Amino acid sequence: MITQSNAVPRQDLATSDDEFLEDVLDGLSQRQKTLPCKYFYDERGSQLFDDICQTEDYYVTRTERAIMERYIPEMAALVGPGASILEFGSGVGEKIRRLLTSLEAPHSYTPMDISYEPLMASAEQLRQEFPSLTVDPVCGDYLQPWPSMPVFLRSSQRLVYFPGSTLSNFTPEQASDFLSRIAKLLGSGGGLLIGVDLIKPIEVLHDAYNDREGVTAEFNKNVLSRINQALDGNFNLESFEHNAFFNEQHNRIEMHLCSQVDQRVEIAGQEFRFSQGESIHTENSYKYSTQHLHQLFSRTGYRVVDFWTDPNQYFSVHYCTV
Ligand code: AVI
Repeated sequence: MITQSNAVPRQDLATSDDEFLEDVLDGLSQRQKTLPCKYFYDERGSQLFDDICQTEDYYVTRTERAIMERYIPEMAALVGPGASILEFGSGVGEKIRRLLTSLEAPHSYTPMDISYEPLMASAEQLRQEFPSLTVDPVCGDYLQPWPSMPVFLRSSQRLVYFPGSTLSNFTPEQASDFLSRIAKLLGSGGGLLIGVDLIKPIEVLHDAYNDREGVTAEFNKNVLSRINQALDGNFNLESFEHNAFFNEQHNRIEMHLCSQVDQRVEIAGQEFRFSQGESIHTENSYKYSTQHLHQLFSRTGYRVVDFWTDPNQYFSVHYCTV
C-alpha cells in the first residue's frame, strides 16, 4: 500500500522562488559566473532532459539500460530476496520497474524526488502494478537533510538504487559526502546499486553534450528562460550560446552559456554585465575511471562486490555493500 505519511504539500518542499533568486544572484555575482544545475529541471527542462536521453549522441541512458538488461539477473541474485529499496531522484519511476520485476519478492520501495505530483502519480501506478509491494514515497531534495523514511528504515535488507550517473553532477566533495551519508543510512550489510559514467574518448563525450539536434543547447538555455519567467529577468536567449567541452584536468564535461556580445541583463532589478565571450558555468559532469570509483567507494565505507560495463566500457553499474 502507499503510505501518504510523507506526502506533505509540494510547496513545502520544492525550491522556493526566494531560494532560486538568492542562488541566481549569488552565482552571477561570482568572478566566473555560475548557476546551479539543479535549476535546469523545471517542467520544460525535465522534458528536454528526457529528449536528450533519446538522442543518438547521448550514449549514457541507452548504455546503462543495455547493461541493466544484460546483467540484471546477476545483480538481483546478489541483492537477494525481500529487499527494501530506496531510490534517490526517482522521477517518474521508469528505471525501477525493471529492477522490481527482477528482484525476488521485493518488500518495499521508497522513491525520493523533489517533484511532488510525478512522485505521487508514479507511486500510485507502481502500487497497481506490484500489489504486494509497500510503496512509501518521500518528497524532498536528496542533497538536503533527508525526510523520514520509516518503511525503508524498518527493513534489515536495505538497498539504495542510484542510477543515471547523477553522481556525475556532484562536485568530488559532494560525491564523497553523499556516498558516506548513504553508507551510514544503509548500515552494515546494506547494498548500493549505482550507475556511473566512465572516462572515454573525448570525441564521444563532446558529441554527447553537443548533440546534432541541438537539444542539449536548448536544455542549457532553458535555465535563462526560467530566470526570465520566475525572477523577472530579461536575458535575451539569442545572445547566449551553448558551449560544452571536456576539461581534462578535472575529468569533467563543463557546460557554459557564452555571451555573444557585451551586454547588461537585469534580474529582479539587479543588473549584471557580460562582456563578449564571457560565460556562465551551468553544469559539470564528472567522468570516472573504475579505479577512481573503487577508491571513492572504499573511502566512503563500501566494499565493491561486483560491477558491470558495456563492451566499449563507456558506463558502469556497481553493486557495493557496507
Ligand atoms: C543528469 N546527468 C547525469 C546528465 C549528465 O550527463 O551529466 C545531465 C546532462 N547534462 C547535459 N546532458 C545531460
